[in-house]
Amino acid sequence: MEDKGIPREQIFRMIRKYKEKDLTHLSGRILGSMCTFPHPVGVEAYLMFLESNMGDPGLFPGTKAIEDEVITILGELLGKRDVFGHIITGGTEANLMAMRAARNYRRVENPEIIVPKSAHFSFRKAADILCLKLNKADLNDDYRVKLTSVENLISDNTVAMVGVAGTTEMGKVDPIEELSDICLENNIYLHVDAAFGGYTIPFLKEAGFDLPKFDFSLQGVSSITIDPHKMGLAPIPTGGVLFREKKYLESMAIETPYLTEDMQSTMVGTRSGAAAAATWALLKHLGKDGYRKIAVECMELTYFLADGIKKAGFELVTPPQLNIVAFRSKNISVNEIARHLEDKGWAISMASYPDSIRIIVMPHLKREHIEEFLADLELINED
Ligand code: 0PR
Repeated sequence: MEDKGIPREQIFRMIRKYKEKDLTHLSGRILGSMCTFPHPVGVEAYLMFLESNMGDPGLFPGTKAIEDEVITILGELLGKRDVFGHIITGGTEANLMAMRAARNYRRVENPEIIVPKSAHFSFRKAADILCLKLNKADLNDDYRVKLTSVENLISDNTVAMVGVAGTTEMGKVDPIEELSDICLENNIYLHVDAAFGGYTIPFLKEAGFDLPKFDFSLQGVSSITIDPHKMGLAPIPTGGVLFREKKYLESMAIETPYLTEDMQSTMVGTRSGAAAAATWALLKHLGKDGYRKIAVECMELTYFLADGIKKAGFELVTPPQLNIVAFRSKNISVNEIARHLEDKGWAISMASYPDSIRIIVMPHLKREHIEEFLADLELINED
């Protein structure tokens, strides 16, 4: 650290050098991220609430009202108006909170959870932190969880089951309705990880897409993760967790002796109110029409990409259900395809089950980016 402070202009000259090394979403080169360029209205609201701390909400009753309203709106979007929850840092924290609620509520000696093999690695973190045994259920050929496998894993120690609405690698929606029935029958807590799909499935259904039920309209669903910083276009870090009943939040409430609230259920203490403000502003500004348009455009581009991938001589792992496409080749290894694409400046990511290249068609991707990508992909097969 320097003794003397550096003038403002010089600071920004210096820091810009680092910024220039970063990729940008708007370049259209980032194909493997679930984040996107934040919407300007969300950014403006975020900046307005930079000082507000939801860890001590009595100091910021206005922001607290915003958070409450956001939870109600998201609940309504997901089939139940009167839900309880918080705006937090992202899907990892949301999944961790849900598993903690389920574990604390059930209080068994050796708690276990059942997650699909496709579940995000945040459940491994949750299992580690919360000392839960992690049981992984197999998938069907369509990469959705296999119900018989789930049922075989149920034991007296099962405190929670997880279904994913928009899997990280393949963008698939698990059969949540069937999981809900299984959970009701066995009195098991069901958490739905809709970190990715939460902001698209409801709008796509309205637009006529054939997608299954996945939300609180199913009686067995106890909690849902929905991330505004993914398809919600909010600035990072903004996640959401919703609970059907208050008792789940209460099951992990800790007394806070000197704060303006008596009890706290979130993992973190000091917590951004700006994230809630940005989410609120975007829900109001874009409305259902705006989010539906974004979701439908991403799906149209997804189909265009999937079609182009096939025309370029590659094979899709599975037909896309949401805006994620995974593909591979009969003749070229996935690593080799990845190397070619990276050489051409594409930031792609790889799926692990099965090995494939996965592209997430986020709102920052436009038709010209996909056309350019497909042109480069065609060249790989010609080489
Ligand atoms: N649940 C699901 C279904 C997810 O896909 C993710 C993240 C999470 C939970 C965890 O969310 P947070 O990362 O907000 O805690 N899925 C992406 C992934 O891990 C996130 C991502 C984002 C990856 C940007 C790459 C990237 O550049 O693959």
